[in-house]
Amino acid sequence: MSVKLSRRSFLKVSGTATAGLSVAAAMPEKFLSWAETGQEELQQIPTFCELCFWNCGLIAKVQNGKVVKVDGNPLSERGRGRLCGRGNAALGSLYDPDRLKYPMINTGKRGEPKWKRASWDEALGLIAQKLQAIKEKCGPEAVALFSHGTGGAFWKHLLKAYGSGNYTAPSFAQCRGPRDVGFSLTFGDEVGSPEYYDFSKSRFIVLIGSHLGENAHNSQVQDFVLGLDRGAKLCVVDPRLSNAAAKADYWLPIRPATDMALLLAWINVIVNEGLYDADYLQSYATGLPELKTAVQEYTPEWAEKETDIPAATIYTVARELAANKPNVIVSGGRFSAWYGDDAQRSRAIAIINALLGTWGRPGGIYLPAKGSVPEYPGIPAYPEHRADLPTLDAPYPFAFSQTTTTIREVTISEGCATGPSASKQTTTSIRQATAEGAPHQMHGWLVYGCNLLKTMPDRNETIKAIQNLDLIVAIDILPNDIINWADVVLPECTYLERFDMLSTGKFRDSFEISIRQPAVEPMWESKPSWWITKELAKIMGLESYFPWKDGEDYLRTRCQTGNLNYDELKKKGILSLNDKVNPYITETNQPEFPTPSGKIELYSTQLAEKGFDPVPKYTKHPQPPTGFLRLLYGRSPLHTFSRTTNNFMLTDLVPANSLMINKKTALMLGLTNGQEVRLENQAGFKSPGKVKVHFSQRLREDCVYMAHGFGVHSKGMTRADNKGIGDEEMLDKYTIDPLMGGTSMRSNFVKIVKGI
Ligand SMILES: Nc1nc2c(c(=O)[nH]1)N[C@H]1C(S)=C(S)[C@@H](COP(=O)(O)OP(=O)(O)OC[C@H]3O[C@@H](n4cnc5c(=O)[nH]c(N)nc54)[C@H](O)[C@@H]3O)O[C@H]1N2
Ligand SMILES: Nc1nc2c(c(=O)[nH]1)N[C@H]1C(S)=C(S)[C@@H](COP(=O)(O)OP(=O)(O)OC[C@H]3O[C@@H](n4cnc5c(=O)[nH]c(N)nc54)[C@H](O)[C@@H]3O)O[C@H]1N2
Ligand code: SF4
Ligand SMILES: [Mo]
Repeated sequence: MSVKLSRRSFLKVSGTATAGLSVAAAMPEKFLSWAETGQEELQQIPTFCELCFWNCGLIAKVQNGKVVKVDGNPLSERGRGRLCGRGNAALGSLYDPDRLKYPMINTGKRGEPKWKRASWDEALGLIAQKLQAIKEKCGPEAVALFSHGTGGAFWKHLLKAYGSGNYTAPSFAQCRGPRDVGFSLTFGDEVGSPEYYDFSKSRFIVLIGSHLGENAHNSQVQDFVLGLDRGAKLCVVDPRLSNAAAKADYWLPIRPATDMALLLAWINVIVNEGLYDADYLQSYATGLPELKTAVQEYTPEWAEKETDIPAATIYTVARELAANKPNVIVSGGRFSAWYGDDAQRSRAIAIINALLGTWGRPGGIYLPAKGSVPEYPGIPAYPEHRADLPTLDAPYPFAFSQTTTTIREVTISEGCATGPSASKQTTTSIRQATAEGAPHQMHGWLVYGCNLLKTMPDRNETIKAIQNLDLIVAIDILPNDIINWADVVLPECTYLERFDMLSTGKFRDSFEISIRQPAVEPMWESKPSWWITKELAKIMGLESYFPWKDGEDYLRTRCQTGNLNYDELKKKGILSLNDKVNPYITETNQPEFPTPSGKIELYSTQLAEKGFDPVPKYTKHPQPPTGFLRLLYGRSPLHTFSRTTNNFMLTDLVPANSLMINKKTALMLGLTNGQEVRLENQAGFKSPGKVKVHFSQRLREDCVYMAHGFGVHSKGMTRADNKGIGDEEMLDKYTIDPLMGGTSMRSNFVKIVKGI
């Protein structure tokens, strides 16, 4: 199966971020008219968005103490004066009546909470007392932090000051970790966030399982659209005709889980036909002969059988791609935790980029601007960690941080790592260590901005771990699923009400610093993280680590230390520095590849030394058993996971997810379009929620598709509770990437259950 599509104007077509922009651009009109009739002069406060992690600069329009509208900040490279549909719905987040309003202590059971409203003193006092008790019993390393979002940096600082280095995030092992590790093993560096993809100058773009446009990272979508508008060719590899695929020159509806076969076949064609950039490889890469030998078995004819993509198409795309080198991108996407061999799949993508010489070339992967902001001066050194403790990430030698599932696993294990036996485990796996009876157990979790029940695989394991804890604290803005499992809930104020950590971005033409500052006072008793962590530190005797007077003093001092004009930053929202910009390789601008060889490693000695495949190999992954369909999922352009599924401006537009199904399959199953169904997974688990079936020609017959983030189960989320189904609810089995601990999140097989 393969389809060649004609080009249509991308800009005119709906369903992408541009659609989000137009929908949302109409939305705030009513707020504007309030503004026009208001008494007070409109104030304009520059800050940045937190409705996803792109952190676009925005200007909050404030009148009579209320935010009445938000607009994109034209100075922000992340948005260039625009906000996506979600960003425009800021008021739906700020003025959500369901928000967490006061600190709360659970006097009932975990999972069946009975909430007692608490003062900040009481809530923080209780947390400090429990953290102290854990430290005395098992050492500070028995406390872990899960965090996602800008304010998490203050929590990480607190955790390190307390004495633990065990911080983690689903955005590593359940998101972009495999991509970052795969690229780092090859180039010695990541593609960054925001990614260094130079889409606007590309001549050929390949997207593999990445649906830009529905994935609405603002300026990235703008660059992508610009590139296409300037004539870039597009190939989209996706079992579903995503909105990007609908504009592609080549849509390759691949059999899910076989992408590695396609990538290896492309490498095979490029090396066998000598289509690579020979001078570039000569200067910067090692391992071409070994690569060539290793991929001989992976011919396009072989790959056709695995992938369902005709060998002829595989040849054509490889040749056309190579003809446009080096101004091409084979995108590593972002969400890459798919099938458990994802760091290797990402390495195969990195290798193709290397062969075509894209790193450091226009329209490829640019060399990012350099820059940094110094840390706050005079902070004491963090306490030393005990040398005799087992290294939690030892089983995954290429992990950049602890992984969520490792932390969970050691939380479930019994006992503390004390005494001489603990030192034996430095190189053994956590499971082995547990079996030997001297694990390094976790007793406390701090959960900042992570909805772990929906974002880690295997909800039951997460619950088992939570039940084993002495303390679990959730720092959130909404009563999301995770709140119901917390002992203490701390209400953070929203991004429009707080000073926060600086956000920095390394772009092609600038190093950018963005400030978050309050547009309005925090509502109810919610507080910013800089305040919560400082107060907690005071009670715990760690105040020397938090010498700043307040959030603004923290930011001002860091800027002053780096000779950056804080007043200008505050006024404009953005400082854009372009003194260290040099995006492309020239004779005088040579790239550095911080791998062990100092070169791009087509053959990885690091991997070979640790017993892994030095060149990626193909592994067959399970396909749906008879009677089951593969559940594909992705992003709704108008939602960010479960962060926005309660936002009243967005639920008006997209209240729940639906189940896209191929019409032929649907008719065979006797379904009618729009019918409500449940899903059942291989373990016989039936979804508590329902979805409407949506007939479509836009995906393979062996798959169904829905957007992630729905299927929230929390009564306090009045608009999101029990709306739709969460893909994570349907995940039965998953495997772990042996290189870096990423989990396979795309192994969901489901049956459709009618009649309920
Ligand atoms: N099955 C499955 N699993 C996935 C994914 C998937 O598609 N399917 N996606 C993966 C990906 S790509 C990622 S990045 C991760 C994300 O995983 P997480 O990091 O766990 O998820 P988020 O949705 O970012 O976090 C949501 C929580 O942050 C809270 N929140 C929102 N704003 C704020 C704020 O300003 N302050 C505080 N303190 N809290 C706030 C929300 O109310 C919510 O409880 O999940 C991964 N896991
Ligand atoms: N609107 C919006 N934008 C977002 C986010 C959001 O929540 N909402 N989240 C942001 C975050 S944190 C991330 S990580 C990114 C994620 O965005 P992307 O990196 O673009 O990844 P996904 O959303 O996982 O991509 C889903 C696509 O992969 C396809 N797919 C599924 N299985 C396979 C397969 O086996 N092979 C291939 N080739 N394709 C497959 C699906 O059909 C779907 O079209 O989006 C970011 N942007
Ligand atoms: S891409 Fe949209 S949601 Fe994300 S930060 Fe930008 S405006 Fe906000
Ligand atoms: Mo992500």
